[in-house]
Amino acid sequence: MPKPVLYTIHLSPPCRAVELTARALGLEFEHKIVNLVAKEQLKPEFMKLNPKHTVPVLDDDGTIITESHAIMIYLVRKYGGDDALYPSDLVQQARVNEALHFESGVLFARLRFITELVFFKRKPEVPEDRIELVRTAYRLLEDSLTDDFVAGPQLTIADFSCVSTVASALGFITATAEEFPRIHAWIARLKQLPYYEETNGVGAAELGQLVTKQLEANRQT
Ligand SMILES: N[C@@H](CCC(=O)N[C@@H](CS)C(=O)NCC(=O)O)C(=O)O
Repeated sequence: MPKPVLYTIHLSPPCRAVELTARALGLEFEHKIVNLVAKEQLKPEFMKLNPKHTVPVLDDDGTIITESHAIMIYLVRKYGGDDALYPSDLVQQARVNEALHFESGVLFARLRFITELVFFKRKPEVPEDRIELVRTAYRLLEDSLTDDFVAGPQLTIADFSCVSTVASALGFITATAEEFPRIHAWIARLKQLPYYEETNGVGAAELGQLVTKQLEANRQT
């Protein structure tokens, strides 16, 4: 059986969420890097795989799956030795789904409304109200973090999803530990995973730096 192929780029939070899931499962991918700055996602061969032209995309022996949340669930169900990362129990699974939808609809959406302005529209400034929306999202997450992890006392794919975006946003929209103690404690918990830094920490920090650098470049033009 060939390795599953992941179309990916390490700067992308949803790609890193899928990579964290794979590391937790001990699963290896064949990587196909999609350079978004060079607009490789708009090439006809990629558009054929994913007409929404986003990464990540999984090709598992000809089965194509788009959307990081769907990919993570698929990987756990197909390759997980158990259901710990995506519980079969109805209520526990609903908690994970809640957090996955929160990531998709609130956390990532608000981050993307900023990165799109910076990288694709080349705006010199990010309007304050967009930054404020990210801070509000931090607050919503802070208030929901009543357990060690986002969907309860156990680590799940919802943590991988949320931390991929939050760690990226924190690179350029800061939030102190005094203001958001639960978020900081949760990230510290995730940093204890032996594969966290390599799989998420590095790319998240790089994205933060790149946003700042791109804003400076946008101001020069
Ligand atoms: N909800 C999607 C979001 C994917 C997404 O927006 N990916 C961005 C990179 S972070 C992308 O591929 N952007 C390129 C484009 O929209 O053309 C997921 O979770 O997979």
